[in-house]
Amino acid sequence: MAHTIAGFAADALNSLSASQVEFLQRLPKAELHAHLNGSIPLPVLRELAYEFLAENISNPAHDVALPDLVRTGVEQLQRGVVLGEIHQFFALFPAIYALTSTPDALRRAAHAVLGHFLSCSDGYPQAAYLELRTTPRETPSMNRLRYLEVVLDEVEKYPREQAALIVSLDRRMSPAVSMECVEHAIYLKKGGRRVVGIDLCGDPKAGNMDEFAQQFRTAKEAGLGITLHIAETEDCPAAETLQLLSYEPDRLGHATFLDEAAKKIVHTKEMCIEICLSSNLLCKTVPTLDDHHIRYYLGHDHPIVVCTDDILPFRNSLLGEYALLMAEPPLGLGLTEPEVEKIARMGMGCRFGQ
Ligand code: 6MZ
Repeated sequence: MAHTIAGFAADALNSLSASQVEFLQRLPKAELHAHLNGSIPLPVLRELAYEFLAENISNPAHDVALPDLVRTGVEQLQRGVVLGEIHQFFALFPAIYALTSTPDALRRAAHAVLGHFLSCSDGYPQAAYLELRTTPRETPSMNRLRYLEVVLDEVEKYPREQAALIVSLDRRMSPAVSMECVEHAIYLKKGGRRVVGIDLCGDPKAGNMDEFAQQFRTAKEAGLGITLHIAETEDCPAAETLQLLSYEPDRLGHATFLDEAAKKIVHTKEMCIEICLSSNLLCKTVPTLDDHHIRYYLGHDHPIVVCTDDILPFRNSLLGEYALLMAEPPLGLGLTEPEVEKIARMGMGCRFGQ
């Protein structure tokens, strides 16, 4: 079936009856896998781009290539991103990053993302609880600690039961930078700030995973939850997957291509799988919903949580992801209300910040 970029989740949602949609809206859902810079609502991104271009075009001292990069990137996001394969996905971020490089722009982006998930539309919030994740960046006007403080200031405007922050390490980071990020996370947590975990993300082809062992050990010892993007693409080496599992994560992002040895560890340790249906379909790591590994985990009664990943490029929503569980095949998995309710409950049970 051909889908537009917004297709999978929107088609599933449109196929449900009003009472089914209300059932999903009422369900307390946890969003545990949402990347800040991938979740900025499009109108806010457009506003940031407009201001950025006005400022940079009139300022010849600034990098001349950046306005073009931003214009092209934002146009692409507006038109709707169509990916041939997942590695093209990561090329979207330099343009977005240019727009969230000052404390004020970052604050506005974080405010909008939190508002999208947590404030009520049609009487219900998208999520009852959000663990937002982001990769601290050093820019000309912020160091990495300041980056985290700006985001935390917005997260902490919501009650503890509603919002918390996960600090992401990008696979491309040098050991010194990733350790610096972990140290900031620990420092902030010790100071009572709402950092609950550490994530590993970024292009699955990048980086050397040997270099992250000490970082995750240190984070774990400090009581932070650990979640790792793992085996997201078919070419992720099995040895790397086993190595990442040896860091004893609590949760796993995607976990699409686990072999039997990896699955055994994941089951024994009951590691929660963060499932991002639209993301996997649109990045083409999974050909159809029917082939999706969610079926395997549901069949094994293994803990999962259903999440959006990046609503900006994927044009999905948490409600839409839940609609994919409930819509009749081939639009969805055709699960019953009690089955979907059980999944939502499992997701709430996988929070770091409990
Ligand atoms: C791996 C992903 C991702 O951290 O700058 N990111 N990493 N797999 C994915 N699946 C599609 N989606 C997003 O948010 C953007 C960053 O999140 C990671 C990428 O490293 C991206 O640069 P933050 O807020």
